[in-house]
Amino acid sequence: MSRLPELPGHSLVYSGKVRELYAPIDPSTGVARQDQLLLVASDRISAYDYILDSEIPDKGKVLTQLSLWWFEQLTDIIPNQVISAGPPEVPDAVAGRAVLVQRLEMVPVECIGRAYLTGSGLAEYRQSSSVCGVPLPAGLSDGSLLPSPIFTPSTKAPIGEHDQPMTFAEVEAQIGMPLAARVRDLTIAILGRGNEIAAARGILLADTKVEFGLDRSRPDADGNPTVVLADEVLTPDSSRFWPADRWQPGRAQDSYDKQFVRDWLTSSVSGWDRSSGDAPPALPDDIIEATRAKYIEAFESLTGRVFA
Ligand code: Q0Z
Repeated sequence: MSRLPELPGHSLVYSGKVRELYAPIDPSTGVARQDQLLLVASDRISAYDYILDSEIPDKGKVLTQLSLWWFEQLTDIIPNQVISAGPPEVPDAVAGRAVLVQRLEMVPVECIGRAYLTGSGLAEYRQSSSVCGVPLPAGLSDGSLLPSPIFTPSTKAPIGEHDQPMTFAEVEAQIGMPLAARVRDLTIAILGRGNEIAAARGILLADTKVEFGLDRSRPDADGNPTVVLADEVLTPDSSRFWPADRWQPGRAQDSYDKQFVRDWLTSSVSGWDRSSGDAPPALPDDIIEATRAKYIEAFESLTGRVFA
């Protein structure tokens, strides 16, 4: 359904696992604009590194609206890419799940902030007692609250390859000290603001990946290009959301949004063997509906708005 990437008046730039990127075509010249992008979120969902055959109705809208709300909560920390989230810039065909943004020169580093230890950060900690060169105290386990949030950047690997952790010194060597320090501090500030807001709503943000872009047409007082918040921010696709009332360090945490999907896929009733290499089966309707309800619940609890 939202699989066909044909969008009148737009040229497809990139089709990702769960989103598409378009360039608007200038009607006066018939040429794709170089200064803008339309980011379109689909209803596709991934689990265990597979894109599932089943879609979650309204997932693209919920995540787009949540990201837009977060951009507003963060404007005192950082300016954002958003030009318009409504008509006529956003076509009716993708209403609610697309945003027209300023095309930026992307900072070529995956900026990850972690408030809790899990995933690849935990694996690295178990090997080295540190993550991305940041030393950590002994005795931490899966899901532990970190003494303070840490910046754990990674390389932007080519599609299909896995990102590699980087030290701060490597980020500095790649993009320079002033920008490296700026994206580190911004990443930590964004995660901090996110957790301040989410904690009051029963959600923990374990970690997050943020993307920054440079606006070279907007030099700051020191002559450096303005750093702008890009892509999506603090959504369940870019961050680990955990239900606070079930947080229990020492075990894998429940996922706020995908727990029903994971539990069903790995239960005997799905008939799927994760280690078989086979693609997972389509989800039953009740799992799809329960998962849709979790995305909407996250949106409504965080924003205090009704999802419409
Ligand atoms: C985002 C992505 C996808 C959505 C490039 N403001 C920007 N300027 C330049 N580039 C980007 C952005 Cl957000 C950009 N992505 C990731 C892929 C759909 C976002 F398929 N890649």
